[in-house]
Amino acid sequence: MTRSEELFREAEKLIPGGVNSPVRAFRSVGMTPRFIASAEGAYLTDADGNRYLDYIGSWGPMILGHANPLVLEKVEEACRKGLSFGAATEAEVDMARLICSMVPSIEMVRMVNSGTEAVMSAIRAARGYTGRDKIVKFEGCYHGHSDSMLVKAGSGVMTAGVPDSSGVPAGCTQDTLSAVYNDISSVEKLFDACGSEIAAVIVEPVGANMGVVLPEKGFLERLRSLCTENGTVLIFDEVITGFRLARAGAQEYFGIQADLTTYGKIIGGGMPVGAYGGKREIMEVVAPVGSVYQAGTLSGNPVAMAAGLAQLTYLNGHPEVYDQLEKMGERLYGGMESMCRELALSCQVNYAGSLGCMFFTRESVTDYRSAKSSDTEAFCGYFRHMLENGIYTAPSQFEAMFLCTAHTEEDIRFTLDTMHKYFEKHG
Ligand code: HOZ
Repeated sequence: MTRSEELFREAEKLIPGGVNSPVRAFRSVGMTPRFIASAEGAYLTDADGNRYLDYIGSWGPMILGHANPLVLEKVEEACRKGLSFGAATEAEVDMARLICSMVPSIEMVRMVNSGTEAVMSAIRAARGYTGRDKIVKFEGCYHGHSDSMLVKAGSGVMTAGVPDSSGVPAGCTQDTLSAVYNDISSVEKLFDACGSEIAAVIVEPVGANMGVVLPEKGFLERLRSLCTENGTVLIFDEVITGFRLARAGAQEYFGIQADLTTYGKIIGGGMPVGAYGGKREIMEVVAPVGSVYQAGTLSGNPVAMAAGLAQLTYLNGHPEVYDQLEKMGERLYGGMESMCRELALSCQVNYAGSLGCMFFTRESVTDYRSAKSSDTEAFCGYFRHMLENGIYTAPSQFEAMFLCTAHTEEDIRFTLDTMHKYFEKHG
């Protein structure tokens, strides 16, 4: 038995499903999770000493690679000064200033501890600001695990095939309306029916929790105009796309500004952080200025701020990183597309910059329904082959691949060769 298997056996007795987040469990691929002991650059090492080329990057934030020396140095420095004060610090002001300077739509920002918390708080702020209750979300978009967002959610909810979570009282989701990604008429119908009651529309500007699904031309633009016309707050959930697709995230990539934006782990360079921010007049409804309550002892934690500031400061000062990621995305995902054509595979490759994914379906994937048409059994065989050959991708058809600046040309070539070998036999 491997050390990972031993650890998993022990973990299953002590932790539900042996993991602290369902998508780590490898259940949907019928395997045992690898327990990770360390990581550096683009590589992970497991408890048995196996090395893997990593395409998860802690689900996004390790955009400069694991254990980046710039980040580690600042974290070590911050640790020596104390781990948590539960009081205001200079680093929080620096972080707020940096985010506001990088993202034009953000005039004020509040730090929290995760993307889930950021979304939960942004929705409360939108409701407080508008005095309305209803929220529109899209099928297959995942906005964390707060009660009102667990309606036709993506990510682990979709992987497990669970339409909605139990334990969520009906009352918590009665004001959550769901629409179809890329189908603007499904949103217009909701606005026609009750536009004056809709506090916010929340969307992943690139769907990255039902696999990767790109917004079709005009979709985000029309959402923007519908929200403006109806006095509704447009929330971009940029937990995955923020500071990754471009310096100002998807808003810069697609040229559309949100009213509020939510971020998660990327703000912390790998530490547990989230944030929400946007227009001053909306953010000023948040306590202690306004009447929308939201709080947290560890919010703006000095060690997390140090890690996040180190990474974001680097990204801010090195715009060439985004060209590099874009080119690498073109090589990897473009290479996957060519392979699909060459071998006539029943697969689709969707990508934007450093984010991408391959769907095991003949249909082009534009929404939750078409993503669900994927052959998840076929995905399992592919996943197993990649892992056994030292390439660590998300153990689910419905997650993204993430490139980081530590991936090399050689890594990408090796990845494409490894895929090619599999599909030559199993295509
Ligand atoms: N859901 C996120 C990825 N799509 C984070 C991973 C997790 O849930 O643990």
